[in-house]
Amino acid sequence: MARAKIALIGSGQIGGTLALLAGLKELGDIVMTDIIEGVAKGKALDLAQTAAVEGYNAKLSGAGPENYAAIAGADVCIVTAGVPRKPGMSRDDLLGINLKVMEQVGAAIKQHAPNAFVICITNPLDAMVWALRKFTGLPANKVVGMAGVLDSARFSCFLAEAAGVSIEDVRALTLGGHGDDMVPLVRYSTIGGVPLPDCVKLGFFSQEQLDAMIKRTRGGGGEIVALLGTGSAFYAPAASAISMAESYLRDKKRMLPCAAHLDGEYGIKDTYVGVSAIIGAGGIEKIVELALDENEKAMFDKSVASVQSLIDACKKISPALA
Ligand code: A3D
Repeated sequence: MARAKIALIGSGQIGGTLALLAGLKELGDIVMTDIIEGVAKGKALDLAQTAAVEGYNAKLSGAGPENYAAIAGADVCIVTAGVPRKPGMSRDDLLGINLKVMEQVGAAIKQHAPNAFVICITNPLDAMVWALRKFTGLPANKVVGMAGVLDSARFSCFLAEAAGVSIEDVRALTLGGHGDDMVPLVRYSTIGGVPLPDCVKLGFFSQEQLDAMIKRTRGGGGEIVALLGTGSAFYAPAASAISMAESYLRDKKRMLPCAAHLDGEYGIKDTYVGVSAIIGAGGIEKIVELALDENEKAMFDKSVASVQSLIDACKKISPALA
């Protein structure tokens, strides 16, 4: 059977890490593209040489945006093209510039890789994946956004540290939009199978500490932006997207929180927002609608409203989306 082809559209900080992880996991051959051709070609060459040391079998090549044809026939496209935020910026400040990038990238995917499973990472995530899907014209089950795996990973990291428990045994779940009003779900997050409210009762950490970890998760991206001084997080975002690509390519049917297209789930239509979904060879094979209590539903609805206002802004900027 031929090797899978993975197209990375955007070869910056996340794109380079995606290529390294995809190579190490031998997910397939990798084509890197970027508006700065030398960046894609240079990183691809560097990573092709890394294969000699690490011993992974993957062909790596790079191309510029005038040669988007290089993504032809890709099984998976991972989109990071655009700009990241700088300290003091919100993800929403990126909307105007990144929407134009989504239009260009969407047209390229539509023309060259219409059968791909597309994972969008570009911010503001939920609105960008919604627009990208429109620009590609692909079925909704083949276009997904990465955010929930990352937000949940951040929450897991803080929980493991506070509880003094191996991160292997922490399973956190964060739904909603990828903004400061995302929804970490304590009832659906567990340590060694124990839901977080019971972990508080067991004395793993106090309610105040748990509340502080929820707040830190919501601001998790901004914390790293402020520390880095330039650019935003890239290792964990790349690892998160690779877990989604792997579930698709290996038909693992992992149930992961992702920005998926809602068509009536949670009473919401034609919006992308973070929900639990099963990813297998069929793309987004199922959206799992969780029973949210009143408080969780109110937080989720607030987050959805934020996403919706960004989608409305996209429609105003780009008449093709209206
Ligand atoms: P960066 O290192 O700047 O890489 C982006 C790359 O995109 C650059 O190399 C650009 O040259 C390239 N690019 C710009 N326009 C085009 C185009 N039209 N075609 C091809 N390439 C293009 O940024 P990064 O890798 O750190 O982040 C990429 C995106 O991911 C940003 O929008 C971030 O805000 C976003 N991000 C999202 C998350 C989520 O959890 C959703 C987390 C972290 C970053």
